[in-house]
Amino acid sequence: MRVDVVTIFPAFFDVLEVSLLGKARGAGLLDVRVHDLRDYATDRHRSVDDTPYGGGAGMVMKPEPWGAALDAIIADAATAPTFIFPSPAGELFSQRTARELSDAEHLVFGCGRYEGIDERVFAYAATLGDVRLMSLGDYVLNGGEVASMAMIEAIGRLIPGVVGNPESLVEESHENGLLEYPSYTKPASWRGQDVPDVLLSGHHRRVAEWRREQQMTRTRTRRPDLLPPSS
Ligand code: 6GU
Repeated sequence: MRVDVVTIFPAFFDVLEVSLLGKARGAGLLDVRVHDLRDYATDRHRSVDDTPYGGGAGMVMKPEPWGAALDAIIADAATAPTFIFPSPAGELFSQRTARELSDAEHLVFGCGRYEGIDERVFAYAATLGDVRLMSLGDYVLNGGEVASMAMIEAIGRLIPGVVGNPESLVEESHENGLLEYPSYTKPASWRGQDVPDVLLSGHHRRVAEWRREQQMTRTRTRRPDLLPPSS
């Protein structure tokens, strides 16, 4: 998968060199290219923002640098990419979205700062590929960088070969619409707390039933919104 990122803070993405996704890059499974939006500014101050038409607080990102950056990315792209603009005003990003996007050939993350990006940039991007405004949840971050990192990690780890054991992708929170069951390892007794007997029993069916119950109870108490209204 090719991933381009457009940002005024390229240093945020240095962390992609390390850990799981760093290995995926090394193995050629993930080709991430980070672009500094200021390289596409046209004035000598390399400005990327201006005051909003209609007034109001804050600054808006100017369309021209965005247009030039997207054109440069498209110029050597093999297929029409999917553009993802992180925004608290976007649709909710979920495990389903991550799965959907994990078989894309080419994703482009456009990281906005200030009060946002001139709206015409989204319409222009839509002439080049699919466009999705994506939110991580109902809270506000300063810009799209941290949100893009979260999405790149959630999507990247679903690319075959990136996570060593594919079974570890199946049993985790949100993959079956429920929260994950609790996990234990040795020792069987630690600081007065014992591992539940059923897990030591070697009885596979009972273990599976217990884990399912734990998933249901946890989901009901912590995230009732994930369950159908009937249950
Ligand atoms: Cl995707 N961007 C920003 N700036 N804030 C957010 C967000 C995204 N998701 C939640 N809050």
